[in-house]
Amino acid sequence: MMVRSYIGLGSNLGDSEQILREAVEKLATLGSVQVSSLYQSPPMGPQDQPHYLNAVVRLDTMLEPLPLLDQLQQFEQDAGRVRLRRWGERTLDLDLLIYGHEQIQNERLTVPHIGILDRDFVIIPLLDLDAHLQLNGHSLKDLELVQQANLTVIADQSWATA
Ligand code: PH2
Ligand code: MG
Ligand code: MG
Repeated sequence: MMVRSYIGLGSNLGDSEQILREAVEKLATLGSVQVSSLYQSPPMGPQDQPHYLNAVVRLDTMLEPLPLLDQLQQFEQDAGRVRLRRWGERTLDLDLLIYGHEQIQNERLTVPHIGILDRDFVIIPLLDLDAHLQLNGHSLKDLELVQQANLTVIADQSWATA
């Protein structure tokens, strides 16, 4: 069955824009993709690390959640993923944010992703893709965080395909 999923993309090491572009190309091998605008975002967590580039990809895929997670982790490794510390700098981070309407909780996966509602760098790009997206009965566009977002648009939604 085809399921609509949303993947969060982040990078703050290396040539982040190129790394995210290549990630979108790889995600496109798993189904059909739509891409949010590309954002620069100040680091959440340790402040002595570079700003992040962040985006979200909407992926309609036939893959089940765990095989999808396997692919995301493989793509992170392919990008030469380096992760130095918790909430610290990384080459490529691909987070499975939403998978259809499923609630998933196991050793490998919590979906919807635990941090969605308090991360502007996730919510704003999600709204690019679906202005009326709801999560646990909340309309994302009504969250206070949307007004207070501290993100800079680097490029519009054609950044990954141009
Ligand atoms: N990812 C982290 C830690 N902090 N900060 C921003 N702005 N964007 C991220 O994607 C991010 C972060 C670990 O995954
Ligand atoms: Mg993350
Ligand atoms: Mg992650």
